[in-house]
Order: sequence, then C-alpha cells, then structure tokens
Amino acid sequence: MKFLVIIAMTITSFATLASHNYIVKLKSGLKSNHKINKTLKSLGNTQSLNTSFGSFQLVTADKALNLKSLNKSLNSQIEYIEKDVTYHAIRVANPMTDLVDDPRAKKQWALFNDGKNSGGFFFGGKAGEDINVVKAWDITKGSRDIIVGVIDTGVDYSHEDLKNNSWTNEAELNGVEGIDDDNNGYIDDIHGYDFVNNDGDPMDDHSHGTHCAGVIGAEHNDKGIAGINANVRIMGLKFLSANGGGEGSDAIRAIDYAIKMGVHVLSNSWGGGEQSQALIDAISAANDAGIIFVAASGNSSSDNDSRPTYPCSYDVENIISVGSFSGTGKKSGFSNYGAEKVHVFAPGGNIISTVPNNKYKKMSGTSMACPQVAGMMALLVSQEMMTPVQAKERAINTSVKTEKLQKYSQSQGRMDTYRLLENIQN
Ligand SMILES: [Ca+2]
Ligand SMILES: [Ca+2]
Ligand SMILES: [Ca+2]
Ligand SMILES: [Ca+2]
Repeated sequence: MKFLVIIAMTITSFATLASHNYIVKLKSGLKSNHKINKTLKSLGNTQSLNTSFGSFQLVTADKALNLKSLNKSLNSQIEYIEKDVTYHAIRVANPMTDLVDDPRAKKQWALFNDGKNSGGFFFGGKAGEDINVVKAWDITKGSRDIIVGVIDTGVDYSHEDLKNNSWTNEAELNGVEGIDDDNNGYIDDIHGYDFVNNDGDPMDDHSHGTHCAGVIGAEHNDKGIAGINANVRIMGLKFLSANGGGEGSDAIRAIDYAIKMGVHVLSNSWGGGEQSQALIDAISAANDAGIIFVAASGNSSSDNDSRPTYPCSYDVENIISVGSFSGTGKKSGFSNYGAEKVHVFAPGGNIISTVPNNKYKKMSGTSMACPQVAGMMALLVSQEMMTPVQAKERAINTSVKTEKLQKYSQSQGRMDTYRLLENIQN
C-alpha cells in the first residue's frame, strides 16, 4: 500500500504542471529513441523518465490529444500513451480538524479519538472512544445564554482561548471600583468571585480551574483548543487556593453566589472524605434553583459505593458523579467508580486544555472528566429546558454501554454527546 501512495504522489507532482499531461511508454528494443522523441516533441514539451520497468516520456501539450489515434499511429514505437492521472493522498478523515481551525484540536482525543491522538508514550488508543461531540455540533455549539460556574482555583478569564466566553457582570464592568454596583453583596465581581482571598477577582493562581474551563468552553478560533461549547459563558468561582486546597464554607459561599447570579451548570473537580450538612444544604438549594451539579468521582481508584467521597456521593438529586476513562476506552487506573454512586464516565486521561498565561497543558484526573460532562450538560440545556434530574437521567440513559466500563457506573458505559442531544436511549 505504501508503495502505491508514494508512486501516486510522484506522478501527481508532474500532473500539476499543466492541464494536458500524458505518459508515453516507449517500446523496449528500439534501435534509437530519436525518431519517436522528435515526434513527441511535436506534440508538446517532453521530459524523460527512465525507470527499472521501462523508458517513459512525459508530454505536456497545449491542447487535448487524441489518444486513440496516437496509440494506433505510433504503435511500432510506443507501448501506449495515456493521460497522466491525478491522485489524492489517502488519509483518515478527521471530521473535527476539518471543522475547526484550532491548531491543537487534533490532540483532543476526548472530542475525536482517531486511535493515535489518545495514547501515552507506550500505549495507543482506540478510535471512537470519545464523547462523539463533532456530530453533535451539527445540532448546537452552545449558547451564550448558558452560564457554567467553575468552582475551583479560579479561571484565567484573560486567556486568548477563554476571554470571549467568560461571564461578565456588566454592572461591575461599567461600574465604580470599590463599589458593589449591582448590589449583589460582592464588590467588583466582574468575572466571578474569589472566596479564598475575598476579592472580586477570581484570577487563577494555580492552573487547575483554567484547565477545566477550557474543556467546557475554549473558543473556536484559530488558537489553542476547541471547547465542547463554542458559545457559553464561564464564571470563575475561586474557593481553592494557590496550593489547591479550600474550605467547605467557601464552597458554600460559591454555590450561594452561583444561585444568586443565575448559573445553569456547576463544574466541581474537587472533593474530600468528610460529610458536611452545610454543603448538602447548599447543593440542595442549587437543585431547587435548577442548577445541574457535576462532580468528579475522585482519583483514589476506589469504589464510591462502599467508600463514599464528597460532594460527588451525596444523595442530592442534581449531582452527577463522573468517572474517567482513557483513550483505550478503559477506566482510568486512578478513577473512582461505583455501580450506584457514580453516574457516568467521560474522558479524563491525557487531556489537553488551557492553563494561565495563554498556555496549554495535558492533565489527567477525574478533574478533567468532570468538566467534559459539565460542557455536555451546557450543550443540552442550551437546546432543551429540563430539570437537573431529567438532565442526569438523560446523561445516564443515552450513554453508550461498553463492556470495558459496564460495572463502573449507573450508565454502564461512556457519555455520548450526540445521543444525549438526540435522546437516543438504549
Ligand atoms: Ca457586585
Ligand atoms: Ca464595582
Ligand atoms: Ca483574587
Ligand atoms: Ca481555540
């Protein structure tokens, strides 16, 4: 096969010279090529091509030649004259990179797994083990009416791939510094709020939150990567500090802020071992407000059914607990699971996304799988009004069941964006 492709490409390079190109194979055993070469020169420009399988002349004519009559009249000197056919490189089409101009999109196996873009150094991936979003983009690429809150280390809202999809509080943007212009109880909260340092600037001083934000809604431009949503508004809700830790009371304040400011989906790539009634109360209030609460299942390779972790394992109906699978379609080694307590699986290994200062980086974890689901939920609710419970059931029931993931979550498989939007159930 390789031989055929190389030959085809060599011939193509000649074919591009002019519109009427021909290949002539000379008869072997002629005393001299002089006579026939002279004849061919009268037809157009010629170029010799000597190969181990014969002598050829390439003819470039000003007008189309009558091949039937030439094959007949030159029969004693040539094997044949034929058109120089134009060939095209045989490649595996990547519908994703045909669709978007973002230069790093080809590395986003989560969105389109071609079997080569998902592997680590030693192991390849498996084509098709992805969230099938490219097909879903025919239906919607999201809406700026939808607000996704990222409760994390903050978001670099000035990033080249995020700035136009960042949520902006217009009253504060056009307001007075030091004054709570929209009277929401928070001063200068232009792109969200920083509950760690108690200021209006949720700028990311870590990188984790910005990475999650890119998965959800990196712009479809000619930079970086492509988010699951081309259009969305991302709110930075910083409660994890520069070292990645945070207080439950700050998470509660972040959820309260999200309810107040009309968020639709919350992405929560954080967790810990202890129960908190106050956190349950906050998530329940978010449920009452119609907010879908997506949460990472944890990275301790353990069973959340027997060893729950929080907030993902709380019994509040708007929580969607997310496990991680790798480019092979298998559960990521680190990912927690739970036939009951984990709801869905999404890609979380070797995920490329945005990090502060216009940079991009690969990271792994259920932290990376969680925003995939938050992004898919944003696409869903941009299309169809529904309660958080309905959205969660849709996510579970439209997942593609796979043998590899069968025992790890309620969905028994991986999420599929197209099936989610079209409500294609098992
Ligand atoms: Ca304010
Ligand atoms: Ca202000
Ligand atoms: Ca700050
Ligand atoms: Ca981009």
